[in-house]
Amino acid sequence: MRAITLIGAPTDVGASVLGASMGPEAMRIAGIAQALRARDLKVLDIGNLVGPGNPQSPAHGGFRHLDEVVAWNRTLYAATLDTLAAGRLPLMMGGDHCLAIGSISAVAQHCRSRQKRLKVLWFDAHADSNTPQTSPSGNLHGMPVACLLGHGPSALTQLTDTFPVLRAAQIAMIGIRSVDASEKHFVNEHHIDVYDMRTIDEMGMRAVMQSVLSDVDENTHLHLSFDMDFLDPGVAPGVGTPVRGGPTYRETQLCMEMLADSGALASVDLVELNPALDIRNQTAELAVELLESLFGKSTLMREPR
Ligand code: B3U
Ligand code: MN
Ligand code: MN
Repeated sequence: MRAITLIGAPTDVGASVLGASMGPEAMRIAGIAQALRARDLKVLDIGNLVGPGNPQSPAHGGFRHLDEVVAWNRTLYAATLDTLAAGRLPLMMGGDHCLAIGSISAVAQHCRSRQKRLKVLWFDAHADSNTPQTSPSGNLHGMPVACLLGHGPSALTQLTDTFPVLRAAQIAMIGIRSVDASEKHFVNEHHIDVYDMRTIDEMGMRAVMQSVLSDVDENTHLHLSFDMDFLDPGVAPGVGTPVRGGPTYRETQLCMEMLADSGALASVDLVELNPALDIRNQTAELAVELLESLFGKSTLMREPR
């Protein structure tokens, strides 16, 4: 039986909009642990990590709350690495998306020591590729991809020994539809594999996912970094920075089912759920339903086509 550890990361220090810090509790209320146990997973919820509160201060040197974001990510790095070392799958319950810097730095370190090939799938409305020089907001939840590729403050780009943590070829972005001009430049310059909404519309989600997963083999560790604002806000209103025109409930379920079929999923971030903006916890409940599919729930018992 596969073992999974739920790690609560109640942080919103990387965002302007407050409330993502309540995300882990909302997922618990939506029954995350019970739902995963029903999938025949051994589930351990280790509770919430502890870190600094949100000082709500303005940007300094291009960042807001850098010290707080560093403190959270150091803690996340350690918790993720410990979980992987114990042979368990870490599921980070966010929290804003800045936490992916710590979690993915740990996953990369783990993969290096096991000689696994790491591939990161970034499901998001945003490219999260700003640097302190380009960020319009100074919010670090808009910078994790740049940090992981080595562009950012050293306290965040060097949480682990290897620099940069990721090469651009190791990341694919899906669902992107809100990109700042400077981010567009960054993404193109690094040749990041981006499946934006136009591509999804033109190719269809099934072909997109086939393409995303085409280089996955037995030696691949797939890390899913899933920002709830990937989904259309009509079905997922409980997020801090909603963007119209996102994937539907069905398209997103298909993504999860195809990820489950790949058999390579080995770590997950589920981020940017904002219960303060949600309607009767429906976005948290949707997150739990998506996780059920991600861990193998299917309508009919049949082999993948
Ligand atoms: N690109 C903008 C907006 C943003 C990025 N990620 C989120 N919002 N959630 C920024 O502030 O970097
Ligand atoms: Mn994001
Ligand atoms: Mn986003």
